[in-house]
Amino acid sequence: MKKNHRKIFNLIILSFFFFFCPLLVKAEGKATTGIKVNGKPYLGETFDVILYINDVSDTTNNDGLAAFGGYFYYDKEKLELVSYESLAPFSMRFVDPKMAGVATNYNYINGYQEIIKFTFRAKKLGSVVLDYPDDRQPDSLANPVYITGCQETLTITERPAPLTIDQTSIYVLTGSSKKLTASYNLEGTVAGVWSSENSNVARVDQNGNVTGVSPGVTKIIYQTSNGYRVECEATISNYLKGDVNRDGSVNIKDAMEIMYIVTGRKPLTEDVSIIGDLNDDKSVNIKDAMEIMYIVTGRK
Ligand SMILES: [Ca+2]
Ligand SMILES: [Ca+2]
Repeated sequence: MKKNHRKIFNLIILSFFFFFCPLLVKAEGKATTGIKVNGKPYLGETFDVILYINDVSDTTNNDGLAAFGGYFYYDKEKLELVSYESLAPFSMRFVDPKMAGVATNYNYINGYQEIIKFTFRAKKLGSVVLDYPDDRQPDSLANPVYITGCQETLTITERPAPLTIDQTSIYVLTGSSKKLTASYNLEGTVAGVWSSENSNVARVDQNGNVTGVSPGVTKIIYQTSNGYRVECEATISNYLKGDVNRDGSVNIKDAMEIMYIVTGRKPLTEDVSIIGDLNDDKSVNIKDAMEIMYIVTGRK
């Protein structure tokens, strides 16, 4: 598993080597690491990954962590390393495949500290693992603080359209409503307005609730103040209470449809919850099937 892991992932060795100070050998502490992602891994675009360290404690020299190194793995097939930058208070060298380090000054890490910022470009869709494993810690002589590894799985996706709508066509009964949701996917908040191309067929309120007015087809539009626009085709139709299968008449087939729903063999749709609720008790159940049977047998 581990060997395989190393074959799959490209190897980066980070080395933030502080001057090799004998004092540090005495220190025994612990620290945890983590990975923070700034931006989203959209295909073809860059985003930043920050490796940080936290909870540096119990160093016998009381100064904290003075060196940091190790291996950082990522999938070269999916990510391209565009650049990197040290955020640590000491110098950093990145050498692939060999480790090297240069000491500059006496700085220590205590508590939370961002160590390095990688800028990656996402090359392929799918998940990708970023790994700073436990089993590849810095040289214990140079770095006597025990550092736990960390791992993060990212999913590379296509950048969504600036504005999206959850449904591009809906079917609404006259007098009933369905909700549309438009999502603005760019940075910030932008105002938008819902409108109906033909409010004699369907109306829409500013929460995206579309109400069927009369049978017909129209477009429901959402437009943002910065010019993005999405639309949904709304088909409005009248309905016959009890005509669950929409064949224009109320008969035993509709009662059976209700029984399929009652027994879980068919889902209860929003439309059927209105059409099939013959006794208007806000639920579709066996009583409604019986109502249909009363109609079919001429008792109602
Ligand atoms: Ca029917
Ligand atoms: Ca009912």
